[in-house]
Amino acid sequence: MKRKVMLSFCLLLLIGCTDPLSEVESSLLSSSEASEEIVADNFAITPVIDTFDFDLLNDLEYTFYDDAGDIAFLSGHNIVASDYEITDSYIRIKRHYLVYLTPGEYELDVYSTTGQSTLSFVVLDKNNEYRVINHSFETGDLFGWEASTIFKGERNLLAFTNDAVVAHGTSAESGPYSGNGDFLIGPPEGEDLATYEEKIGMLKSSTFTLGGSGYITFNLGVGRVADLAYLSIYRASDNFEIARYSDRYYHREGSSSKFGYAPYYKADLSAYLGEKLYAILHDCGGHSDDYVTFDYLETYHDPKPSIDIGGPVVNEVPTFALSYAPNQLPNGDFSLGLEMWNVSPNLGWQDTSAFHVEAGILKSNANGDAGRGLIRSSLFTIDGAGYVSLQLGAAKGARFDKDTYVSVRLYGCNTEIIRFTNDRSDGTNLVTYYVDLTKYLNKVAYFEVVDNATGSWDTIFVSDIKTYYEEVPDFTGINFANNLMY
Ligand SMILES: [Ca+2]
Ligand SMILES: [Ca+2]
Ligand SMILES: [Ca+2]
Repeated sequence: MKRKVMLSFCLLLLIGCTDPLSEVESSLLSSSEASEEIVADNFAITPVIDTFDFDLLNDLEYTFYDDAGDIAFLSGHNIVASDYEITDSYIRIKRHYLVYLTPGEYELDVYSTTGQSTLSFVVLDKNNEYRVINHSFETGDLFGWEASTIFKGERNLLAFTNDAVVAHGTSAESGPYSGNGDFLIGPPEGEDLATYEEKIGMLKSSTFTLGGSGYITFNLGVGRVADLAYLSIYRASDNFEIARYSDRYYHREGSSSKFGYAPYYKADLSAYLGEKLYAILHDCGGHSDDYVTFDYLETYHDPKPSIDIGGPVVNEVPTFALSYAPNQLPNGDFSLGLEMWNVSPNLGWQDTSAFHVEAGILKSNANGDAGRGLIRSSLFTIDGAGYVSLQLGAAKGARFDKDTYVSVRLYGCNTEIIRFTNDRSDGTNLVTYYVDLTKYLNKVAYFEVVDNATGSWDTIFVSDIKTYYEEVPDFTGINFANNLMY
């Protein structure tokens, strides 16, 4: 009987959802394969845990007796060897396989040296497909999330590791880093806070379908500079960044978020109901309070949530006044001052007056080396030979390659495709850098110039940006811009 059920399930998958069930079953029963003799279970499999809960993210476990002989493998529902573990006393089916199953009842075939048996289990319906895996980090690690480095592939500079999943209230110098449940993202216990603040990285969630009310909620704390610490939501079909949120609560007078508290925010994404989305948490800053506390990304609410502790969110996705993207960046030589350029108005940069133009050179030192800020160009299309060039000066402070840099990002997804810095500085002259963007021909992009440091020489000069070369320009390795993003 169990074989029959399995067969009809497989056939259903093959035929697709347009055929009515009754037709499938009757055709199945009359088929020669279905009339084949049904093999009875040769040995017993006893469930210990046979219910999978998307909130608990538990493994399943089964025991068996001597009559099972040596169990060789499981089969069915696309299970592969790495999805389960067989010892001489138990079978364990791992959560990384179970999280992707649609809620319902399942059976797997079990093959051993003494014959065949089946095991069954249930995947509970917790709106699994509408939610991200391990949304509250209650496994105590980054299970279901994907961390990546930003800076020169240096894993020891990666902010998001299993060590950064911390218990509430234990890791803060002046916490608690409250979130929801027992664990959240925050500075690892025992690690010097300044060391952790210097780390950067990205943390990507699993993909979910936006359902229910179309509202999402999350706890997000610290993240002093909005442009360097934020949660982004992307549309999976084209990786378009649809929303970007920072912890605005941090900037309130006497805010507890300065000590790690992660306020609860809600955001209305109902315009994207039914679409597949994913989230990425970003930490791009390396100084005081340039880190995040983060927890409880709940993407399914029905009805819409009423709680909103951190105050209203603001969508801080970069916007551009003109969608026009010529192949030569307008005002790339700064002959029109800051025309066509946009200083970020987002919170955490002290003010927006750090950038000015002096003799055709963009400089971040209108307020001296202490000034910090981010300025964004208008759009350009990567065209011709696929090279761009510019001149860089200053930008040689103590941690210049993390603090004062130029990025090129793609419009829409806002992916940083290259980050480079003035690593060839001779201390006096502007240095020309040629940037290879040939992999991104015909894409629309923009520049970001960042100054996130306040010490001596922590200021960046940029001039003479050319974004169109008909032929590959003539230059030597000395002037080739090295990408810090890999
Ligand atoms: Ca949690
Ligand atoms: Ca950081
Ligand atoms: Ca500065």
